[in-house]
Formats: sequence, C-alpha cells, structure tokens
Amino acid sequence: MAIALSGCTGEGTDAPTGSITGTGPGATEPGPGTTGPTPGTGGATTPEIQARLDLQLNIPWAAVFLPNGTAVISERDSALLKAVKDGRATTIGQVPGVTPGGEGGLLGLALSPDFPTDNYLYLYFTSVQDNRIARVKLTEEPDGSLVFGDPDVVFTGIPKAGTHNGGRIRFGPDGFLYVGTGDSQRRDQPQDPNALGGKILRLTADGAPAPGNPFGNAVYSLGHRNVQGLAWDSDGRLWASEFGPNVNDELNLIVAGGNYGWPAVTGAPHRAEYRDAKVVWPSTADSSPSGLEIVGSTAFLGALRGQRLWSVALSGDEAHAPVAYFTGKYGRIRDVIRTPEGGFWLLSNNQNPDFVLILAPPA
Ligand SMILES: [Ca+2]
Repeated sequence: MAIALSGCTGEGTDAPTGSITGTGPGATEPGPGTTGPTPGTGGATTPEIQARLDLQLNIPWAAVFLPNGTAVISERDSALLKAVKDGRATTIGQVPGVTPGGEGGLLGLALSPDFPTDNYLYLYFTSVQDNRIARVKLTEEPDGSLVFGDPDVVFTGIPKAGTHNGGRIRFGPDGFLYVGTGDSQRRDQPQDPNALGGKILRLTADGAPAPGNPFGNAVYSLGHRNVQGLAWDSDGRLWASEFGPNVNDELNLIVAGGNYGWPAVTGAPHRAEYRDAKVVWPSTADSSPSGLEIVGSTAFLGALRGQRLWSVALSGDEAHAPVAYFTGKYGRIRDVIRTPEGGFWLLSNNQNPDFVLILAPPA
C-alpha cells in the first residue's frame, strides 16, 4: 500500500481526523488541545512559561547552549548564526555556502562533545548542490564576542529539494553524530540502504561512517520520510520525530538497521517488515512535530502546523498517548531545546518576527 505524497511539512490541508495513539499500557487519548493532568502521563502539569524573548529572529531552526550559557541560534534563510546572552541577540556571522530555498537553508546545529577543547560547532545546511554537514571553530574574542572560522565540510551528498530536507543533527551518548535526513521528494531513496535520503545517519566526528553501522556505510536506520527531531532517553534509547504526508506524523523508537516504512507505509500498520511508530498523529493539523527533547522518561515535541507543545510519557520501549500544551497560543514551534537550568527554550516559526519562550524545568 502506498500513501499519496501530497501534504508537506505541516502545510497540508484537508487532513483527516482520528484518534492519536500511543502504545504504552494505560495510554489515554486526550485529544487535540488537551492540557493539564491526564491519566497515564504521570500527572503531567502544564509547563510554566518564565519569559518570552522577543529577539526579532527570522525563521530560527535550531539552538545549542555553549558551556558558558550563551545560546547559539541558526536562522534558516539568512544563514546567520546568532548569539543570545542575557536576553539579547547579536549576530555572530553568516555561514558561507548556504543556498536557502523552500525548507532548505541553515538548519541543524550540534556542539562537539569535546567543545571545551576543540571548539567545534557542527552545522547542517543546504548548499547549491546538496545537503551537507560542516564544522566551524567557534571561539570567544577578548571582548566576549563570538567568531567562527572557515567551515570544514565533513559530509556531503545528502539529497536536497524544495521540501523534505531533514536537517537535525545531534551527538549521541556513544559520541557519534546522528543525522536526520529527508526523502528529498525522491521515493526511491528511503528504502535504498545505499542512498542518503530518508535516513538516520551515524557518523564519526570527522564525518566517516561510524564503526558498527548496520550496512557498513553511514546509514543507521531507513524508511524515513523527513526526520525532524532526535533525542535519547535516560536509558540511551534513540527516539526520532518525523513528518508524515497529510496523515500520520510519527514518534519512532530507533534501532540500528530498523526500517520505518516510508514510502510503503506510515504510522503503525503492524507489518512484519516495518517498524511501527510508537506515537501516531493521524492528522498533521494536530502536530507536524519538529524539535524533540527527552527529560527522564518524558519526551517533548514542538509542533509546527499543530501550534503546540506535545509531551509524551515513555515507558521503556513504549510511549503513552501524547498531551498537548499551549495549543494555538504561540503559533508554530520549530524546536525544543533543553536549557542549562533544566528548563526548555521553544523556538517559534514563521511568526515574523520569531521569538523564544523560556519554560521552567518540568515539574
Ligand atoms: Ca514510519
């Protein structure tokens, strides 16, 4: 069975409605817009918004926190890196070689696990011919301002398109760099273990395939449509958020060599050859999940088209039904980032200008 590739990236229309499903014991179906305590979620309470930073951002895509507490934000279309300290944003510089277009541009950021000694900031961006990963040395000047050197391209050849460019990068607990790619509107990519589209990749810090990868190349998992968020739970399991077509946004539990179904199937159809999503949002109008963070055993996902923050209680390999917060209050949410204080930043999307919401640590 193939599902028509029509709606895209939270922009689709006429999305069907249905129940939002988790797989865990005691899962409930709170429905869109539910807030507050819900059975099966461990008595989740609405996160407290501590502040809103009106930083006049232009389509921010990702953020990382440096060891000194300064945040670095990527802007997709301007290709600017901006620093945020004490609630003020300053421009660090423009990343050369970025070719924005559609959903492409300067996308994911990841800080080297050895940043205190190597000063490497990793960048995923769309170039004139592909999506690629580079690293820059990010250092502090005597006056406290940040500067970066020429990009050192470490990985190339991820297919690009107007949509479905993936873009999330993150170092895992094993010290390797995980990369979420999109199918780049090429339906032959996700099921081909030798193609880079529609994958989660696992690389060394120098951009080589990580040792032990399941196919002997850069690919870690396959059958993805457009991976948008990567995070590990406290037991080291990797979870990933993914845009569905006009149906079936997904939260997946990722295992090495796992096939997540696209473009043959979406959601959780219980087919032996594919791995079911652990959470399925039948209507992309409710979700279109992008950035993902996990604290303890709770996942938090920012929703673009759904304009809300989703939390999902995890129990081992299973996920409870998601709970929504802030539905429609702050517009589209691109990313969720853990702060050094244990709370979160939420990056708005397409709010013209965009802003940051600071959330208190979860109760
Ligand atoms: Ca899937």
